[in-house]
Formats: sequence, C-alpha cells, structure tokens
Amino acid sequence: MANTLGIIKPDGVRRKLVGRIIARIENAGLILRGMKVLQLSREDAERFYAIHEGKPFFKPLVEFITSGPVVVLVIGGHRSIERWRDLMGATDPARAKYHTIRREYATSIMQNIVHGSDGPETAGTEVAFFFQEDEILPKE
Ligand code: 3AN
Repeated sequence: MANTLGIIKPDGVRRKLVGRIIARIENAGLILRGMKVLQLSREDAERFYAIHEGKPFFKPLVEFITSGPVVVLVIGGHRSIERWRDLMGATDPARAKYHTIRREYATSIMQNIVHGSDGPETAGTEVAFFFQEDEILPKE
C-alpha cells in the first residue's frame, strides 16, 4: 500500500487538464492522500531531475518543468506505483497505449503532461521532496 508521487506538469495545468487527470485517478480507485499547486524554482527542478543531469534533454526539461505551475499529488492505494504509471502510459506518447493520459493528451516526449515515480525507492524520495509527513493523509 505504498504511496507514489504524481505531477501534473505545466502543460497539463496550462491546458486545463487537472480535473480530468484527477478524475482518472479517482475512477481507478486510487486514493488522493496529498495535493499542492506550486511552481518549481530552477534549483528545485535540477535537484528533482538530478538523475538526468548530463543528458541532452536535461536543460530543456528544467526549462519546461519550471515554465508554469504544477500540481503535485500523493497517490495511494493497492499497487499505486504501477497503477498510476499504467494510467499515464509510456514516456513517449506515440508509444503509449490507447486511452492512457499521455496517449490522449501529450504532445511530445518532453511535454508529456504527467510524472509518476518509477519504483518504491523513488516514490519514497519523490514524495518526501514535496511533502512533509503531516501533509499526507494517513493510510487507513
Ligand atoms: P518517465 O516520466 O516516463 O518516468 P523519465 O523519468 O525517463 O520518464 O524522464 C523524465 C522526463 O524527462 C520525462 N517525463 C520527459 O518529460 C523527459 N524526457 C525523458 N526522455 C526524454 C527524451 N528522450 N527527450 C526529451 N525529453 C525526455
């Protein structure tokens, strides 16, 4: 019953997709345990995406993720990490399965609307990056 981190990226917020994305999370039976609207500073973004430092898309990725407000979500429920990634679809929207968020809404591999932690370890560190313990609803 681990929690995972979801981000609705600046393209999702700009295009007013927040409600539709949250509806998918609720309809899937996942549980919203935390939520904030915020804008990342360059320093935050470089720290959050440190694993991608040195890659050709690192700079544009930092530019993009800091380009407007994002919604950060703590998503819980049975197999939340895998199930949130299934709802998102593959990183490259052209390869994402039909009816996934990225397939339906993303415009490129960079501007791909949402983020989700890729495993239990990153879920723990990514949730803690944005949320204090007392900002997350306890598991029942
Ligand atoms: P995911 O978000 O699907 O786990 P990661 O963690 O490999 O994908 O990449 C983080 C973010 O970096 C992606 N969501 C996307 O915005 C961007 N990204 C990844 N690979 C590329 C690429 N080849 N070209 C441009 N942007 C990329």
